[in-house]
Amino acid sequence: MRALAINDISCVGKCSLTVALPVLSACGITVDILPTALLSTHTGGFTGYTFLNLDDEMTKICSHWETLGLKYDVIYSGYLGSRAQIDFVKGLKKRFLKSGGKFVVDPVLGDNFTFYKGFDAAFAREMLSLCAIADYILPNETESYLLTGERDFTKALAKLAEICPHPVITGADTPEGYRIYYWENGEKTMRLHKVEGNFHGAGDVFAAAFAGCIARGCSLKGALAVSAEFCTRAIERTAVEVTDRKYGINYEKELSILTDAFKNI
Ligand code: PXL
Repeated sequence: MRALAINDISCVGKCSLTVALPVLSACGITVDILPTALLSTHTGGFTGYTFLNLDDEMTKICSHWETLGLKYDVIYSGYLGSRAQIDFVKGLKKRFLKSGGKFVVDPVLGDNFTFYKGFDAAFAREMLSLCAIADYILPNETESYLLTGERDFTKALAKLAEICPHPVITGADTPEGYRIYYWENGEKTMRLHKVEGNFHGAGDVFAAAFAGCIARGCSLKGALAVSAEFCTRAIERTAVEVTDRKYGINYEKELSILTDAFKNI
């Protein structure tokens, strides 16, 4: 089982590839990486960070990989640094996804109903066109709004379902607590326990675990159950252990949830 994770390297502030590598590995999958940018820290909450866009390097890396005949069971994409990069990633499905393989897109755009630094409406439109070729998309509540213009989760989910077979809205803040909204066979369901507060990087931990579960052959419901449990435990641990939330969530001691889930298959 082999997955390709396309995401940035934020050297500090656990998210993106520094999270995808251990989480997908804990699912028992070989994970190759395609870095989209190199940053000293992520952009959410730090100031003065460095940013190196890797557009040119991505092109060269992928040309080399073609000579190796690499093909993936799952391609999972996250933070992309430019509109040109989104366009490039669209082409990777054809070049590197096995026939019958799954394409999981986390359309990283923003949080707290605002864009992350450097992103705008044109970027969101380009991201929507990437979502349209995915098997699964994992927008958070802000991203579902930025992609559809709908704040109502049910309406946003319905719009997303018109372009992608399995949209999943994560971290939806509802009067009953944080929920995941998804749609399977016309049925809209919610899960995830309430945990107070906004945790940076939780979406990336969830997305990596979800992509790992899909790679291991889980159904949508099965993948959501395992990844929601893993993410919830990590968030609960972080709520107790960490004061500065921009450094990410403490998922490391919960990785056994993933190794245990897949130890006999
Ligand atoms: O966690 C999403 C994310 C990924 N990569 C970078 C980010 C963010 C959110 O702030 O800045 C570089």
